[in-house]
Amino acid sequence: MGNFIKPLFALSPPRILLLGLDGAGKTSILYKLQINQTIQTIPTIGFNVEELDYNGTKLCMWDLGGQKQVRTLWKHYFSKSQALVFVVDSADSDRMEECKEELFSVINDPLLAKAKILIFANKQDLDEANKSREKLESFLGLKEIKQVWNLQLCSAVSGDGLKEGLDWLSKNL
Ligand SMILES: Nc1nc2c(ncn2[C@@H]2O[C@H](COP(=O)(O)OP(=O)(O)OP(=O)(O)O)[C@@H](O)[C@H]2O)c(=O)[nH]1
Ligand SMILES: [Mg+2]
Repeated sequence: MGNFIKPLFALSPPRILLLGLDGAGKTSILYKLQINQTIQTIPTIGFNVEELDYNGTKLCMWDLGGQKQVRTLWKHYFSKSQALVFVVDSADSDRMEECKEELFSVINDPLLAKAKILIFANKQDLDEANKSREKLESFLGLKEIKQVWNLQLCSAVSGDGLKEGLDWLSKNL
């Protein structure tokens, strides 16, 4: 790469991947952060990319569809990603095990060995949401994560916890 082009790439904002099972709330979180609105979403086919300006730090967020048949595409986005935001539906206790399996199949990829991992336990506004950090940590096996990680409870509807998650991320990138 020519010396003229290199600095341009060095300045490009960190790439953050938003992954998680279908319906976890990835797209809702992205647009709550971007335009501070709760939007009506449809299942993501393909991806949404948005650049966020967070306290002067630019972050390039890649929100990929989470349906089972498209999860095999996730790996094509691992390289050049500095962080992973893994979104969990805290109210979907039936799929916690599936969620854990998908989380570990992603973070065990060598391309993400140095990525910072933020787990958003979303939908905390719902009564049936699991609100216990200890239980979520244990159900998802978070203590087994080798990378630097953080668990943040949040709601894409109220916006609670989203800024705290991004604060952690921007400090750790
Ligand atoms: N109550 C509540 N509902 C939420 C929250 N976040 C998302 N939802 C709802 O959950 C559903 C799925 O949200 P999406 O943001 O489309 O989920 P996704 O993870 O992008 O799903 P895929 O694109 O299929 O992978 C929608 O009906 C949202 O309104 C939340 O924090 N609280
Ligand atoms: Mg989506």
